[in-house]
Amino acid sequence: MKKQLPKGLYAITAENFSNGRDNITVAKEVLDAGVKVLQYRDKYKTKLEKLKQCEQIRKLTLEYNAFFIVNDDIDIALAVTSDGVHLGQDDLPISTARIIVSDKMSIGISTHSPAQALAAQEHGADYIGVGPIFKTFTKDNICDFVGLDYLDFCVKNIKIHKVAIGGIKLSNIKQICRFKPEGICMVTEITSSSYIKETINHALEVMHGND
Ligand code: TZP
Ligand code: MG
Repeated sequence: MKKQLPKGLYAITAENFSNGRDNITVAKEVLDAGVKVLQYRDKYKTKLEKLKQCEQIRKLTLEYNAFFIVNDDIDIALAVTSDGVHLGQDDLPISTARIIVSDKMSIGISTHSPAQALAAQEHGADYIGVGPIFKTFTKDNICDFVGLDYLDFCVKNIKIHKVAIGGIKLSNIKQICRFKPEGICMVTEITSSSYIKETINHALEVMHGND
């Protein structure tokens, strides 16, 4: 049976923004701090390097009872039996990915416009990334930030799980919480923090204060 994507804070690895720590070290700290959704994302490693790291993180996420999502690589997702795979607009279409991963694995897709969000829902995505809400320097070749209006549109019109992403920091997370998306993702605010646990605790406090 398909595992349910947990609501709440959603973390993503970013080794080049991790203060010299590798993805495994950061993943451990993130899980230890209580984050229940972790996406493996690495645009610079070889397939083999990514597979090795994903194998380790899959073990960790099972130990911590956390939901594990692999970005881009459906083959690696299948090989490590992750809980989900995350696709971009230029990756395989959701319908094709669904044939490959079956109904057992969740499929998420990044969206940047109402048309993309509606299409993702229609094509059977389990969740959408909604963003970049604010300016971000973490992702190359990203479109202009879409702003809170797009989050507002998604919250009002899209029924599947929504994860707000892009430029979200401790300093602005409260603005996101007001819209009550199912998930909120901070990438570099977490990975580049010298105090990952404290950063996550702070974010969780703000998010829970908004329940
Ligand atoms: N997808 C949309 S924005 C983004 C991704 C992977 C990067 C967000 O990173 P940050 O550091 O939280 O701005
Ligand atoms: Mg991709």
